[in-house]
This record gives sequence, structure tokens and C-alpha cells, in this order.
Amino acid sequence: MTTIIQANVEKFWQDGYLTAPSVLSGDQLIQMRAEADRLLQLFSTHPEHYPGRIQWEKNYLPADKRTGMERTIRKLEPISDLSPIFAELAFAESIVKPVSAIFGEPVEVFEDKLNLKLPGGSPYPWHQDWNCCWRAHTDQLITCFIYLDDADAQNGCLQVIPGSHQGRPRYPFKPGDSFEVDPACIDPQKIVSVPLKAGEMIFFDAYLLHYSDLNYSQTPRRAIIYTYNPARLGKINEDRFHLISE
Ligand SMILES: O=C(O)CCC(=O)C(=O)O
Repeated sequence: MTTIIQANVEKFWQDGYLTAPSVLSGDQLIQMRAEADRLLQLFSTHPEHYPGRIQWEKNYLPADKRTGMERTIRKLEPISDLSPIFAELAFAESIVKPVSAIFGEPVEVFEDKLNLKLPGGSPYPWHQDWNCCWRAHTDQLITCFIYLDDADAQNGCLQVIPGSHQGRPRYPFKPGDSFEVDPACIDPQKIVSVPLKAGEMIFFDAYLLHYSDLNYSQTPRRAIIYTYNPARLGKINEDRFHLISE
């Protein structure tokens, strides 16, 4: 058992990511999907009560081709203070144990969010989480995506470039952008698509290059996403509960 964990830890540091078989039971999956629906309903009904927590889909199509996606919620963050179920799930052994094994110590929650990627939901361009979003914090961060729906190339599963985290590189941004990595840095030959079933998990390093495509399907591709830091650093991102309006 220890050897299996050790082999996984080595693979994580080599590739920058790992996948895990389902971390949710069938009953939990039903419960988590219902909870995602409840939150979506809550935020959709009174968005004004949740300033700064809602990211809407963008108007990336010309005005005459818009499909109304700009009235669709893309992401909810944070959620754990509004959802005891998702707050508890963040500490489930099946999720926390492999992450702790990688750090070699107990972990604390850094960030939590619900990415919806409903039918027509937009892509996330190639980026590195630490470089685009978390530079004010430690880079000792591991993110876990737990899918609530089967995720594949059609509905926008995560794609990664294995090993792109090695040496903690900071890839240059696309000119004029502070999120997307310069497309010149992305070697299409190295891209690995990571389709997973509902309940399965992918977890990855803060420097790993990752991307997800448009949801071309008629089904949602929801994921609950937790990021962890070593617990000895404390609760270093409590401010996320006081986000200001975007
Ligand atoms: O939800 C997705 O498909 C991608 C999200 C992502 O890459 C992120 O939150 O850093």
C-alpha cells in the first residue's frame, strides 16, 4: 500500500497531475448534483445577494450570433460557507488523503468553487493557476477537480501538458492578456486530454498548463474544485469570503 502511494506521489511530481477513481459513492453523487442545482437556483434567483461570487458566461460571439449565454452562470466562488455539504466534502478522506500524501503533511483548504460549464459553456484558455491568479500567495498549492458529470472532449474535460510544471516555470502571457499563456508556448503534440467519469478526480500542480474547451454537447460538465495548501501555512485565503464585485 505504501509503495502504491509512493509511486503515485512520484508520478504526480513527474507529470504534474494524477487522476483518481471515483471519490464519491452513487448516493453522494446524487446528493452533490442536487446541491449544485440548489446553489445555481439560489444564485440565479438573487444574484444581487452574492456580489463578487458569480462569474457569468462571456459575450464572446458577435452581437448577431449571441445565444443568450451571457445570462448563464459560468462559475460560483466561493461556495463552502453557503453549502455545508460542499464544505464537508472538502475534507473527505478520499480527496484529502492523496493530496496530503503528495505534500507529505496535512492540508488546509485554500479555495473552493463550482465550475458549471453548462451546454454552450465557454472554454478556459491555456493557463497556469499560480501565475494567472494566485501570485500573492504560496505556490504550494494542489487543485482537485471532482466531476459531477461524465467529462469528455465533447463537453469540455480538462486537457493538460504533462511535465509543464517542472522547474516552476512562468510561461509568458499572450500579448495584452494576464490570464492566458502565449499560444506559442503550447506544443499541440504534448497535449493530453483527460476524460473522466462523474465522481472521478484529477488533481494537479499550480504551475501545470491546463485548458478546457467549449461545451459542445447538450449536457452539463459540472465540477466541484478544491485547492489545498499545507496546513502548517494556515488558512491563508480567508479573504475569498469577502470578494468584491467583479
Ligand atoms: O472548469 C474548467 O473547465 C477549467 C477551470 C480552470 O482551469 C480553473 O479554474 O483554473
